[in-house]
Amino acid sequence: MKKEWKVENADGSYTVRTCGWSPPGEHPVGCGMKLTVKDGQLVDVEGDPEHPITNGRLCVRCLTLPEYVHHPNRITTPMKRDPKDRGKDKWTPISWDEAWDIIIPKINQLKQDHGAESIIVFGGTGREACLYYYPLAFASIGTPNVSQPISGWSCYGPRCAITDFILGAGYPEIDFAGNYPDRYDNPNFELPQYVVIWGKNPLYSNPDGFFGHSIIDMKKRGTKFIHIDPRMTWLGTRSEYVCRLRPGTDTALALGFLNVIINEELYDKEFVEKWCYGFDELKERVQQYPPKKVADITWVPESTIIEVARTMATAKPCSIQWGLAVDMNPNGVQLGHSILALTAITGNLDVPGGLTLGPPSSLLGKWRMETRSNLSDELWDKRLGAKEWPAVGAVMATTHPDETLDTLETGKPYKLRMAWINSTNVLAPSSAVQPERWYKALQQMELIVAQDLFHNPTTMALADIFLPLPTFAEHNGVVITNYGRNAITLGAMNEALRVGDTKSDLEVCMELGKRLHPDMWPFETVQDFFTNQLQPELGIDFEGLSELGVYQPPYDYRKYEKGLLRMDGEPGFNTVTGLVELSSTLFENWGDDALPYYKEPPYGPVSTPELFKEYPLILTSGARRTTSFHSEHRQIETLRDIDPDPLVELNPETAAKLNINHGDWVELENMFGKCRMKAHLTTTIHPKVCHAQHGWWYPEKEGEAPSLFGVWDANLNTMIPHKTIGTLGFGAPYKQMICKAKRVEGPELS
Ligand SMILES: Nc1nc2c(c(=O)[nH]1)N[C@H]1C(S)=C(S)[C@@H](COP(=O)(O)OP(=O)(O)OC[C@H]3O[C@@H](n4cnc5c(=O)[nH]c(N)nc54)[C@H](O)[C@@H]3O)O[C@H]1N2
Ligand SMILES: Nc1nc2c(c(=O)[nH]1)N[C@H]1C(S)=C(S)[C@@H](COP(=O)(O)OP(=O)(O)OC[C@H]3O[C@@H](n4cnc5c(=O)[nH]c(N)nc54)[C@H](O)[C@@H]3O)O[C@H]1N2
Ligand SMILES: [Mo]
Repeated sequence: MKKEWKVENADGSYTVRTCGWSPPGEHPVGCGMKLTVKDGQLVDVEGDPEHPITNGRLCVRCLTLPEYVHHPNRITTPMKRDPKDRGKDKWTPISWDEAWDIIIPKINQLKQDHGAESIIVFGGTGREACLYYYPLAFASIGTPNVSQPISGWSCYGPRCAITDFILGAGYPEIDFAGNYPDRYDNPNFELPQYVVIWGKNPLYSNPDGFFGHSIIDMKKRGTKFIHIDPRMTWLGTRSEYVCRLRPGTDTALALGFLNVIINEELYDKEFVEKWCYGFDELKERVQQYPPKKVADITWVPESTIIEVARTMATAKPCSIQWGLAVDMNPNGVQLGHSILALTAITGNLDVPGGLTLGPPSSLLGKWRMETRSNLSDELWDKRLGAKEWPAVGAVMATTHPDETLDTLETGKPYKLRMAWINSTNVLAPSSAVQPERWYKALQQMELIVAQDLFHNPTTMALADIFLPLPTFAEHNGVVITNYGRNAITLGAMNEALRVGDTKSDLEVCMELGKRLHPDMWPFETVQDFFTNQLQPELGIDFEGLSELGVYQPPYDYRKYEKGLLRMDGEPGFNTVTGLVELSSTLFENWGDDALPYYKEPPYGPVSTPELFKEYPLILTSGARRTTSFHSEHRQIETLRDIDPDPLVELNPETAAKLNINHGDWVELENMFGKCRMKAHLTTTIHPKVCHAQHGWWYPEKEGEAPSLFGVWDANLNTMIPHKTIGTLGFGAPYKQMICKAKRVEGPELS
């Protein structure tokens, strides 16, 4: 049905219907909203009740968008600074042409003198930029080096990689009827009897294309929940079963569930027989994980382990929603493997109400892959860390993050000379661990370009050229859930207004690309670019998508029966054996066990008992809040009023022993670093565990170095080690460190 996407109002204002992505940050749900503009000002944001997924519901970050768009600190014109003034607030406004006149000759000179690989593009998470920083590197600049500087590639990448290895499919998302215009009433959909929420907090994080409140929709219709999390959350209190486990011990728990399901013969024998490889080996392996032993490791009672396992196997359908706790764990590949095995052997893979599987390739993602054709094989082979970490190299089109820091520090195997920071705040406690090392290493770059909307610790410390971005209210785009790896919806992002002289990520790619590699950029406008991709698959152009608002691609269940998962069109899975690999045919070649196994977290009561005496609290971190997207939004007043300070959650019993009161400033410290946060006392956290927030800096503090907006004061990631990662190169201990806590006077470290 055609709908007007822009309507004029009687008072001279107009209203634009759009789907949000970024900036400001959001994972690609594409929340539907109506933006009203009057006299060049965004004056109102309302949820769009006609959006098939969000139905008018919005979070506080969208509702405060006018404050963000018109914030006095926003930078709306390109700026330059002499590299010798890095860290000082000495910026000069320039035009875009002047910016290109500095950037382009430098790129050409570096390519000629040192090869394109001497240039590196850094990109962050989840935002629209994720679609475009790969082409920025490959097809606009011409370098093979793109890096998300997160130790162990610990976000989403591991889950996608494991799925690729074990199932040969795109991202597995729980079925929440997102593909159907009539949603839960569609006759093809079946309401899950149970959903397991494993190391994820979707009501706050709405990650990757899953609208968290679908959980509430399904609960209202009767779905029950199993919650696996060291913290008791709102959702936990409304779940049938809760496994409040020791952080980082998840793989033992998963193997314990498998032990019960296999030994009690509760699995789907027909599915295992027909579609799984390595069941006997897995059966033998899980004998090492009887529930009693698993209870000792994980702190989850033996009886709960048995009951939950039986429920997972007998509830039909039952799906598992896995989250960041899988990625942020050096034992996470084995955890992901076990979770997929649980889903497979209980017959819940790609069935209505189970775990949906993305087809092997899809829209926008396909184009993104094609941009790699701009690079010769010889250049592609120079991608940093791809040889040292072949599993990462095989599935991620990036450098290995930890290897990248080593290269920056040592100049081996070659020296990096120019950095382009696209959507990451490296120094804030976001992507990087050991941020002081990144800070020092990046100083050596001859040129640093950064694209952002506000100054942040990283741009103030390091950038020489600042390229300003428009918010999602200010540019055209397409929101694609799961970045195309399992596209549940495609939403139109329609430009409602433009503040200042900004360019979107795609516009920057196109402008730079047309100057450096014009053959890769044959599109006249952003609309042309999207039409070029939408037309062949959807039969509509960009304007058509704007009129439609949201496109919901049709969904096929049981694709493995129909030959829809493999390139050769044969039934089965797109793996070496054509089956779900309960025992992996790949892992041994990369130096890892073919079967899942439990490994203790690198620091803790078992691995490092001596250190644990000194640092007796288990530290997990980074559970999302709705008021920020990582380090973003800290200067938005309404949001900061809700969450004014960085918090560490401590159990009152533990706090009492440490003489810490609710609201006291606390110093957290371990063998790698320290930071300060405010104590939030709550019984929802286990007495032996504390949870600290990430992404904190203080826009109101001094911006110039050494303060850099107070970035070192609450910098949790100084406490997380570099390169303490899994055997295949995935997973770092962001959510399972150790520390001690003491009461202090204020937030400043020095
Ligand atoms: N201790 C701990 N640390 C963590 C985590 C944790 O749980 N615990 N979580 C980690 C995870 S999962 C991730 S993904 C990382 C995230 O880390 P980062 O990706 O580095 O996230 P941000 O710090 O928000 O930095 C993103 C920057 O991009 C800018 N930006 C916003 N939208 C856009 C856009 O559309 N285009 C461009 N070019 N720029 C944009 C923002 O203004 C901001 O300055 O943090 C990780 N850090
Ligand atoms: N508002 C907002 N939304 C966001 C983001 C944001 O910064 N702000 N970031 C986005 C990004 S990049 C990502 S990757 C997603 C992540 O989204 P999620 O996957 O939901 O990740 P988190 O919120 O970090 O943590 C989820 C839960 O894991 C629990 N947990 C901690 N340690 C462990 C453990 O060892 N085992 C288990 N089982 N659970 C554990 C935490 O207590 C928390 O409740 O969110 C995205 N959405
Ligand atoms: Mo992330």
